[in-house]
Amino acid sequence: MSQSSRSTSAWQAADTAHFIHPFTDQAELHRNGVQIIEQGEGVWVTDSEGNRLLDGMAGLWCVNAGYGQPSLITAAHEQLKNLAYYNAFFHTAVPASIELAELLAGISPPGMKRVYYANSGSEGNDTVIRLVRHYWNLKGQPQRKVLIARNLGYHGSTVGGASLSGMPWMHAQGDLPIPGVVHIEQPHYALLGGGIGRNEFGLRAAGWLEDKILEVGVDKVAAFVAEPVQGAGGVVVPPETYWPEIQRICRKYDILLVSDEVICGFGRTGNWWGCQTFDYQPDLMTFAKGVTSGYIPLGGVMVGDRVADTVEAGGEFRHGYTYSGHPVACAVGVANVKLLRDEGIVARVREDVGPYLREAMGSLQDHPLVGYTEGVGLMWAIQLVRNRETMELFDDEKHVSVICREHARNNGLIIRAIVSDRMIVAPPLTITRAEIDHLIQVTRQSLDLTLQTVRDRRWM
Ligand code: PXG
Repeated sequence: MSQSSRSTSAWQAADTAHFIHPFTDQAELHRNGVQIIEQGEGVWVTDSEGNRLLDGMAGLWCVNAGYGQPSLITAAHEQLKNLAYYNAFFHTAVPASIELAELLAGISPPGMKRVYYANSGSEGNDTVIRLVRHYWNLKGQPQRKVLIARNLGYHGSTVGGASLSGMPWMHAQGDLPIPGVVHIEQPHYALLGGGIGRNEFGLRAAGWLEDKILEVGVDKVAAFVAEPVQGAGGVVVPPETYWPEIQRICRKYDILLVSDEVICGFGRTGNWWGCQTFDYQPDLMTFAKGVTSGYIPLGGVMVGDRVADTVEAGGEFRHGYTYSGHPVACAVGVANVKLLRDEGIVARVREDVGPYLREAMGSLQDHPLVGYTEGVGLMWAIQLVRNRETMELFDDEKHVSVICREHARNNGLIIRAIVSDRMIVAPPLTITRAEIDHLIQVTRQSLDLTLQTVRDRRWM
């Protein structure tokens, strides 16, 4: 049922007149008209035309608990009534921000018991840059300033976040990265494996970090920043051997290891954190998105003892946001973590719906357009290819994955199209097996329709 107080076309006209959208070609948007999403329940959203869509992207990788969870809504409502805002700057705090800090410590790896709050993943990663550099200053090694990140990593859109991100098309718009941020190649086996075994490739890809450390100078490197599994870069799952080797290299050269858990955190890979799934111990973890299931903005950094002890002993850390530890955001965070924990939602991803989706994704591998599928937990990529024997891709400007995405949307399913024709699926963690069946059925139908289009146009 549409709830709109205006018609779709009236919303579209106002949107065109006044709203500059994030990461959007405005001219293209205005030609097509914006789609108005009005309502959400479970894994489903409804648009202003009354179309019901299965949200296979959990909003933007964030609505882990699904839409309409009463406990999260009540928590926000109660906190707003009781105390809508108070700051944490002048030796004050609110109960919700303390309770969430305690809960986050409880679900984090050993030695990570303190949190620094921000409002988003980007702000979390800007905080990481400042924390890391401040840490090395306090350690008497102020020359250690360089952060190493990865090509096609995504770490946000602020000056710091976009600098850490390895997306050249972002760097081009604003003279980024800032000085002291460099990148290495991603552990993308299908693209860079070059015929060697997967595990051997994992070691080789980790070795690129060591090469870069030696190139920059061991005494100049401050930290390595990476997502457990690259999300926006296309759900690139590293070989098993990759992360333990990265850990070994960071320890060897005494470099801080930062795990950007903005997508992987809060159950997406089947554990609370991606670093638990891939078995490494970071010094810092950036989080956002799933901490509140996207109901309200919140992000931050889990700070391991090594950094926290030094920074706490170092006097005032001159950094903070008006909304660091915002009461309403933290109250929703508390309700969300309790829900994910008490309803066993994280364990369900690991033991039930994660393996079920893996199996279902495997069933798509016979499709003529599908090169392979790759993923973990409830984050998956379907690689579209022109030739399954050679894994040859379509020309980028043909936008074959966008065609597939549009077919899916027209048939009631939201999935993403990402660089190099990868279709992305990352639904709410509350999705049922029956809903996964539906998701896969519509995905296959969309692949069939895309195949027809591709053949009609003689692209294959
Ligand atoms: N780190 C990671 C790993 C992310 O995925 C951020 C940091 C930044 O978070 P904020 O809250 O500042 O957006 C993200 C965000 C996409 C897409 O195209 C992904 C994100 C944001 C926007 C688009 O998949 N991830």
